[in-house]
Amino acid sequence: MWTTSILRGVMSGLLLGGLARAQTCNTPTNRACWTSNFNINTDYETSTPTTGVTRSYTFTLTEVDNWVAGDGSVKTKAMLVNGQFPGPTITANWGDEISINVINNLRDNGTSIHWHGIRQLNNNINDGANGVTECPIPPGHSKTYTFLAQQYGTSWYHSHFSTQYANGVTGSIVINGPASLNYDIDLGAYPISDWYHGDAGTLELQSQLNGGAPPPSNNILFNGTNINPSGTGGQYSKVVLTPGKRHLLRLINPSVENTYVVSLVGHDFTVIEADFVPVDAYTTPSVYLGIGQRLAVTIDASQAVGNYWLNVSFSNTFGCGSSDNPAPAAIFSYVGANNTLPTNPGTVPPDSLCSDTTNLVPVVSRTAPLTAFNALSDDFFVSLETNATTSLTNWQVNGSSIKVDWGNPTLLQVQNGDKTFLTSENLVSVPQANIWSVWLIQNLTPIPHPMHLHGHDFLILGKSTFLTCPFCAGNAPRPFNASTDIKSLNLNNPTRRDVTMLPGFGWLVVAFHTDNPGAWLFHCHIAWHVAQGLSVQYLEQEQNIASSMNLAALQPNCNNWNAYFPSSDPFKQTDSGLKERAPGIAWTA
Ligand SMILES: *[C@@H]1O[C@H](CO)[C@@H](O)[C@H](O)[C@H]1NC(C)=O
Ligand SMILES: *[C@@H]1O[C@H](CO)[C@@H](O)[C@H](O)[C@H]1NC(C)=O
Ligand SMILES: *[C@@H]1O[C@H](CO)[C@@H](O)[C@H](O)[C@H]1NC(C)=O
Ligand SMILES: *[C@@H]1O[C@H](CO)[C@@H](O)[C@H](O)[C@H]1NC(C)=O
Ligand SMILES: *[C@@H]1O[C@H](CO)[C@@H](O)[C@H](O)[C@H]1NC(C)=O
Ligand SMILES: *[C@@H]1O[C@H](CO)[C@@H](O)[C@H](O)[C@H]1NC(C)=O
Ligand SMILES: *[C@@H]1O[C@H](CO)[C@@H](O)[C@H](O)[C@H]1NC(C)=O
Ligand SMILES: [Cu+2]
Repeated sequence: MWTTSILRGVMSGLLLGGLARAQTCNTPTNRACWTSNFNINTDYETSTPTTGVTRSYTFTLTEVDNWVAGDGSVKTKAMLVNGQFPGPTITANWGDEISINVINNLRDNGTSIHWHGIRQLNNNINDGANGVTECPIPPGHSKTYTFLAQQYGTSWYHSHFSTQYANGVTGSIVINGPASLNYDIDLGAYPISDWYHGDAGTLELQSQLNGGAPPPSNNILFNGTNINPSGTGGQYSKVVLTPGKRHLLRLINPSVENTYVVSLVGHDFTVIEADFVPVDAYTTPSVYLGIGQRLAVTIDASQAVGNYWLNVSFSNTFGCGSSDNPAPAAIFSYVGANNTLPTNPGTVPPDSLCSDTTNLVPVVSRTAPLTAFNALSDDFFVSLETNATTSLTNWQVNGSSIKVDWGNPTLLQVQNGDKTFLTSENLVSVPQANIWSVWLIQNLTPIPHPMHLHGHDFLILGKSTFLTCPFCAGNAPRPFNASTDIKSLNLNNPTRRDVTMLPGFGWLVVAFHTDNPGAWLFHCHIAWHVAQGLSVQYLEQEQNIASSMNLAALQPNCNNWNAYFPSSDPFKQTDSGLKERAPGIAWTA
């Protein structure tokens, strides 16, 4: 009897799993299941479905003067993917191959597209970080990126060529997979981006000449649209909710400088994924989104039929971003509601202080031992310097602003056996395979930074508190105390994601597993800051890079780039190269 019922269970599981996935798995009442062999508890770093499906896209980049955005405002110079902002959403299923042919039809700029958060296992050459993993694609040329959807969830892509993405080269990525909570309707990607009327390179130079102070954004666009804060033009983004249903909304912050607290009047959010990492359902009235971060949330349409504001609020903390639009909003509208503006203003959530949530519990657990960690040497310091001669301000890591060489990226150096890495490459060697590499980042400035690692998720082992008043008198750097603070670190399945906030005048400890050979950037995701040097690159398992990918594939595009670039004055590289400064100003570290 007992044996028979187990057997029957196994048999029906096999039959249904094999014959009728759509009916038994990933239904509104069974989102944890994906296929008979893959579900929410599968560790996608070790096990991924093989679908045999390739999702192909063609992205054509163009440069448009005086482009009219979704809020009716005019941007002096836009750079767009397929003529639209946001660019097309890449959609795939867990386990698919993704192939994108990028055609650079910009006038003078090179480009490289980074697929944010994508693991790129043994595939560092498709990471799209120019000067690190490839030469930029010159104008008039193209390149095809291919990678496996090894993870699932929500992400975005953007140019990594100087500050180019601030001119519009971004879009969303959705990889369908299981979920830690049932839902009825997937509303899809919902990017909330800051928007600037000026050209990115010009704005960045202004900030550099202004002690690093960034310009406020001119507006915040929800999925590419909003009303204009000047009171003319544009329209609110409108998202439709079906009464009685649970909706999945994939929030993304693909901004240049702004960070947000997002809330929906009369509704809670339940977070089920952070940066491609499924987490135990966590219900909260509002969520914080640092730059580069994503949170998939569910929303129950359980209130009276009507229209509700989705609000973004800013922190009063200097350095978390500011905008000419003080109260950006979108409308969430129930089916059957009148075509009128929401009436309930709701309550503004508490000031985030620029602090992201670190109590999200990953479904698939990881533990990082501290065995390989020496807090006195596995660390670096972030600082801000203004050059007395040029008056230009730059960010430094251990006293050095990164500057990459577009024509001789790190991977090409590896292929050529060139071991003379310049100080300005900010290269940190991590040769040992399959250890937990633990890093302490100490912030000597009061400005918080969204720190992003390529090619891995990191475990957030700990951080200092966020200052309530970073610029108040008496504040000073709060160094990590290697004997006391180390005891406060959480090693047992802490929040794991690919962007987290570094507190002002404080510290952050993260750990990543060294299982992916390559050159991986670890940088601040404020576009101005990475352009001004705030990055290192981990050279992971250098000895295994050449054998784990085809480095020869770098050459054709590098030949194209090097044939184009030296001959094309005045378009000199004027910044870190990872994100641009206006021409004619020399780089200084
Ligand atoms: C990139 O394009 C912008 C806008 O056209 C231009 O100002 C800048 O000089 C270009 N930079 C490079 C390095 O090509
Ligand atoms: C975002 O805009 C795109 C293009 O208009 C649309 O297809 C998509 O449904 C929108 N997403 C949401 C969540 O409203
Ligand atoms: C729609 O508007 C009408 C007229 O103002 C009002 O009577 C009705 O209650 C409204 N319905 C909803 C669902 O808001
Ligand atoms: C939400 O946005 C609307 C429209 O801008 C505004 O009237 C309202 O005060 C905002 N509410 C919150 C909580 O920010
Ligand atoms: C950065 O400088 C600190 C202090 O001198 C040192 O302990 C640390 O090892 C340096 N970091 C790197 C990655 O070299
Ligand atoms: C400041 O910039 C000048 C001109 O580029 C450069 O020669 C000098 O080394 C810089 N000073 C410092 C302290 O980096
Ligand atoms: C670390 O904290 C301990 C205990 O509070 C204190 O005795 C020690 O001086 C601190 N070390 C440093 C370097 O500040
Ligand atoms: Cu920063």
